[in-house]
Amino acid sequence: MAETKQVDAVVVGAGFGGLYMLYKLRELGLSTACFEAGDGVGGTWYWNRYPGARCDVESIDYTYSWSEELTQEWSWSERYPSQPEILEYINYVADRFELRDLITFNTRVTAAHFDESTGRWTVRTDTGDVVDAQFCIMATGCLSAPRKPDFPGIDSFEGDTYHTGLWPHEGVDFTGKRVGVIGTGSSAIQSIPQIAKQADHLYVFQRTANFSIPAFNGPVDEERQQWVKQHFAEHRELARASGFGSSNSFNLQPSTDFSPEEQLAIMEEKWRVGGVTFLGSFADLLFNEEANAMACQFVREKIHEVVKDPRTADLLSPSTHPIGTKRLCVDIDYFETYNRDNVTLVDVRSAPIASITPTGLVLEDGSTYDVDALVFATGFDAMTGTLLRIDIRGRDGLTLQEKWSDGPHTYLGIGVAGFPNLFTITGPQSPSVLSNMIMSIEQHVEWLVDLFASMRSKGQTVIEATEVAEKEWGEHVEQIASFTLFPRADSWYMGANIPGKPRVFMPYIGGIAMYRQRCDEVAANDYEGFVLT
Ligand code: NA7
Repeated sequence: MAETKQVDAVVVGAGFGGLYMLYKLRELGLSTACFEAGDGVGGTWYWNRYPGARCDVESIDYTYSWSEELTQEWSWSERYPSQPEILEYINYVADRFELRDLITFNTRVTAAHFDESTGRWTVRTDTGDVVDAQFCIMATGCLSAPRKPDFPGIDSFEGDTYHTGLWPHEGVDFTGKRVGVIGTGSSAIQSIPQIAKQADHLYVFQRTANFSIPAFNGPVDEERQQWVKQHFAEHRELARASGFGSSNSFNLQPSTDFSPEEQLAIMEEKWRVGGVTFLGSFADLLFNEEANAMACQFVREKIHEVVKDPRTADLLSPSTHPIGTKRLCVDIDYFETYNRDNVTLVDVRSAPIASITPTGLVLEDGSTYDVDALVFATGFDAMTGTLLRIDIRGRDGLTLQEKWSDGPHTYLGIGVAGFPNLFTITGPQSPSVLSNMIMSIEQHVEWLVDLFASMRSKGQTVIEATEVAEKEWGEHVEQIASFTLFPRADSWYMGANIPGKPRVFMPYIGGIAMYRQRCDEVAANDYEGFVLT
């Protein structure tokens, strides 16, 4: 029998969420245990080491804000931070604040069961640890359950296979190889230009053409970086007041306020800024079909300007969903890559992949593609996948799988009725993936730490969301989403990328400012919607 360790809080995951949580819990004087599946910190940025991996939020925004020293000590080199640099940053943070010793690496949490008689959680790991904790905090990330479609014959392939979200640490050399990339989401769009530079030939198997905006990446604007260091609080406040947590300016006027010429000029201007700022061309871009269609057409024309072969340009032009309703991609030379002689775009919407063979792929129309290596850029069981892979049981032995069988139910995306003292950092139904993740992580962590301090001061030990509050929050999340075009897309936001997953819009789209205000009100009203005992 493993010895049971008693702690105040168990933290699952040592990415950006887990690390900050550990820092704050230690500051509050709570004892902790933290388990991390990888052999290092970084979470998403630890696993996603594929070539070209980069954040689509600018580096000056994608950064912790809780330490003045850290803000002054760390400088970013590029406008959009690369995965290696983000990993370096998070490792720097782990060492600088002596957090590493608080983490048990190479250890995956397999189960968390709530004991009603004690009001505490028993957490188990795949290496046999057993921890008894008052609070169980899931800092497990939103895109951390990589997924490969179950193509017939998938295990028969005799070449090398990779998933972008589980990339080998030593890197991969594709020189002289015929490579197939399946998927054209963000991971594919970032890695394809890099793989194409190495491979002998690259086949891209595209089911859905995706919208992507050039990053116009480059060295960080040093003057701006210095300004941000000197005015960090002001910079952060600006970002907090924005919808998604970045300091880029979004147009607050709807498209209908402008003439066609002005509309074009605005889109051109936002396009030149680069990245997701394009979605800020008009305030109604994600709500109004016509505004969205105009932006779609603008981007399709840009694709045709870049891609020389008209048939390839047509195939690369998205037509299945409104722009922005699937995660908008931000690229470096993605469309340009299709002008290379060693790159072939294969349409697997009209002829889907039928099976994988020892030598490559067969499509339903009988065409075959022989490759030496296959890259699955096929995404994740997003937002709920990682949580549901853990055997989580709350009151009366209710499993989270049962509770969420028709989609996630939470209060504020942080608590779950029937699962007292369990918290999900950037959980489903919080802004999470529709925001600058680091900002949302900080908001959740700080809110939780205030809650724990309040509970301690009042002698309370157990907190649980009420069914009523949870139901109202779920309705609110759904209602706001229904005002937008988001539910129209077969996106991972909707669970549509996983066969059989309930079709529910999972993130909260009301914006981080409104969300923060709601969380603050809940706290100010004695944690209204929760029962504390
Ligand atoms: P995504 O965005 O989920 O992309 C997965 C891609 O894989 C997408 O193009 C899918 O096409 C494609 N896919 C999935 N299953 C199949 C099958 N069976 N056949 C052909 N193609 C398939 O994952 P990413 O890793 O790129 O990005 C995830 C997030 O990380 C991203 O949004 C950023 O927030 C960061 P589909 O569109 O479903 O037709």
